[in-house]
Amino acid sequence: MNHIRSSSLFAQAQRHIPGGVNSPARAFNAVGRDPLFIERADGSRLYDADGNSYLDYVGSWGPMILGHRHPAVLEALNEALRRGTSYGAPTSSEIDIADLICEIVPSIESVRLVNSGTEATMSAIRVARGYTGRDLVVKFIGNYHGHVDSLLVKAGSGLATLGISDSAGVPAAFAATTIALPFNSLAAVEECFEARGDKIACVILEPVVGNMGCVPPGEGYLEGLRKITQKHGAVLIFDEVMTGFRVALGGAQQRYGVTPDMTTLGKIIGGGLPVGAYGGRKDIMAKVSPVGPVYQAGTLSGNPLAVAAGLATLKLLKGEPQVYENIERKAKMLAQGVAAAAAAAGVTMTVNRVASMVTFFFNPGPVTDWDSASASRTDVFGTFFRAMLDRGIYLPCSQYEAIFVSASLSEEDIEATIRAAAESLKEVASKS
Ligand code: HOZ
Repeated sequence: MNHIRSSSLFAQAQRHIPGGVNSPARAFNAVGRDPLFIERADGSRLYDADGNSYLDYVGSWGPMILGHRHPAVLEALNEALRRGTSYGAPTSSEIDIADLICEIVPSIESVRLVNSGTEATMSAIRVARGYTGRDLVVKFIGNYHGHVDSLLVKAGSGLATLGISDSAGVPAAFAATTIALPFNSLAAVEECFEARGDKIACVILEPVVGNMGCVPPGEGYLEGLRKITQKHGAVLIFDEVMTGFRVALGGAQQRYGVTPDMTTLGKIIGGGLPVGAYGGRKDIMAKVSPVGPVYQAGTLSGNPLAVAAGLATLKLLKGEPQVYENIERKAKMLAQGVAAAAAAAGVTMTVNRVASMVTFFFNPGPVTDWDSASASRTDVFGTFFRAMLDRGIYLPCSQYEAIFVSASLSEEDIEATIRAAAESLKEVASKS
């Protein structure tokens, strides 16, 4: 498999684009290869500029739950395109998607559309601060909430991949408003609230972390956070940009039965186009401008094309709930198959899976927080990633990202992936 054209495009891209990419997580920095330049995608497959095809386990980092170019999404997009691309004025489709979101996620009584997950979390913490009149934000080490200044403290995803604990360019005064605690430790949260509870505006977390690889919440953890925040009058924000409409139709809050005050959404909600959203309790959302004093705005918010793709995706997911059973079954098959292949090859591996999110860690585990996630052998991960890529399997290019299984992957695709993993893990064993 050659990547001559991708490498040449990467060299060209570096002339005018920082690092040749428009988002660091896709740069392949941690896996010793040049990033692939993708020409097109269809169903479960990506096609690169050299004409190679890959089974896609990234799914645009989550949005493509139905696979690429789903006919219902394309039809909705074509229909919207015929009417125009942006009006900067309200449309009836925005009412339809808001109604549907509130129906699917009952904790969201009022919702505002934005253009990305980053905008959603940035706005949500502003609203939480406006609502409580407090400044401090509690987040968790290894959780990533987009590139919001005050949330780029001990964050996962690209920062973890590049080994940047705190981003340059964030004023110390902003970072000082963030308290970063270990994930899955209720004791740490209790202690923090005992000391500074009356100053904490909100607790924001990925209820199932995807950005240090997939890390599930421990038994009772989400319930514990709910109790502590309630006791101290802080807003509990579930960042469901990854998990929303993914780990269940109603997201992690439905899967675990814990109700947050606010929720942030992204990825699947746009059906592959740029959409984010934040919402929650009506009394909290009543603080948002133009009704309330917390300002937040956007020229392209509620863009008709993006809303059309998102609405088509959500309608399909709601109308066909068997999609969730289907992708979970395939993800389970993948997780079990690869774990067995690792054992057969004598490679130490811990497999974390929640619904259709999966991560292979190269350490004995259990992987429950940043300390245990970052104990994975990232050099071994790199060897595995490259061996899989050479066999036509496109995995996330970092240990600190999750695999997303889409509905377009067939059982034959999963079986082929397990066979590729068995060969790749033998290669890993022979090199380590
Ligand atoms: N934030 C995304 C993964 N956690 C990656 C975005 C990208 O580089 O495309």
